[in-house]
Amino acid sequence: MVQAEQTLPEVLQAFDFGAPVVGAIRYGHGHINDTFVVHTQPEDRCCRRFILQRMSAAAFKHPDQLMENIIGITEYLGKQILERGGDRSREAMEVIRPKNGADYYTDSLGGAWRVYPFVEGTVCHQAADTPELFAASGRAFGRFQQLLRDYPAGTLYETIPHFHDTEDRLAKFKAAVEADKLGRTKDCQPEIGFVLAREADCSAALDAMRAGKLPLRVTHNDTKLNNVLMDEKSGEGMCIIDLDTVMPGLVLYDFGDSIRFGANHSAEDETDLSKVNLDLDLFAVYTAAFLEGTGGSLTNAEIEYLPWGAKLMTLECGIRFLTDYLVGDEYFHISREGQNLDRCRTQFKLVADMETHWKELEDIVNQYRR
Ligand code: ADP
Ligand code: GN1
Ligand code: MG
Repeated sequence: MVQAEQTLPEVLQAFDFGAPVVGAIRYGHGHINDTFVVHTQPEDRCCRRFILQRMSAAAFKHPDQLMENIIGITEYLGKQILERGGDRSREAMEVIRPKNGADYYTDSLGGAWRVYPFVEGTVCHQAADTPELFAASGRAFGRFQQLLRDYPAGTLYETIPHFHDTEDRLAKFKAAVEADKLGRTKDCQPEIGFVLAREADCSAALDAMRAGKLPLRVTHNDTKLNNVLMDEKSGEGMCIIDLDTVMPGLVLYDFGDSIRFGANHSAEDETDLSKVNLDLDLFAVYTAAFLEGTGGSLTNAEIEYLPWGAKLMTLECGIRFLTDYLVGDEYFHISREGQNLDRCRTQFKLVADMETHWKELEDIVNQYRR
């Protein structure tokens, strides 16, 4: 993979930032794209910042389709927010086109780059340090779901085919185990066994969808806490970011991925598994807040399946980390050897916790059924 820094000077020239660029440095904790913050120095005010991203070529095969989705969604959200009297520049992302007028810039080595204004006065959290913070993220993701309720889903490209198709993730995992191209299966026999014992679970949501029980909606599909920017003063969810995977999906995906990442007090790659525990209070807090954000629009069946969302998104993510470990860390950025295996282990610990507390999870969500 070509280092993003290699073409950075060329890319900075390709966009009009409205003032001289004084620097661009790596930014954030995303696992997928190469993200930079660009500092500019306007004459009449202090620094203005932008987010510059090289879209991951491993994840996104069609940056043109990806950007068409994002432009459609950000413009639609912008209108919705203005109609509700909101602040468009802080509550919705906005794409800044390159000087050549295209939706994004392709550098001389084929890398695809985009620019967004930096949403100032916000904080991006890596962990739900307080229940209030987690609740605010739940309201924001629920509201996002609500705002996109009438978005023409048929116009969206599938930016990553089979993204939350857990059956497909399982099949890819089995193929990676079978190939064992780096001889790594010997290091993770318990984890492989953990997945194989849960083969039937991988079909739970898809079966319900195929049976017509769960509707497809426009979903975000990557609702980690660090994909919502919180207002630094009020602490409320201000702007939902990382729109790369907005596609038709099940509501339980958005609920579940937030629980996976936020309803515990450890890092995703924590190596001391005694620190990795599902926090039932945080689960309850998020459930209430997410449903509040959706404005009561979910069906009883969708609510009933929320615990499955938590378990499936966590199991699936663990399967994805493990598969990536087995094939040589091609997809998720790593900063140390074995990081994807460590990430997988935290996910499976959380899945096991969810299974232990399954009845409590069901009781919590059942409070919200009509
Ligand atoms: P990835 O897909 O790699 O996770 P993200 O789009 O989530 O990439 O961006 C990575 C990080 O950059 C975010 O977690 C957030 O900290 C920061 N970020 C992204 N967009 C903005 C923005 N418009 N304003 C401020 N910070 C942003
Ligand atoms: C990735 O892009 P980021 O870092 O917000 C991944 C998610 C995983 C998550 C695990 C496009 O999210 O699906 O759940 O890592 N995004 C993509 O932390 O694959
Ligand atoms: Mg992200």
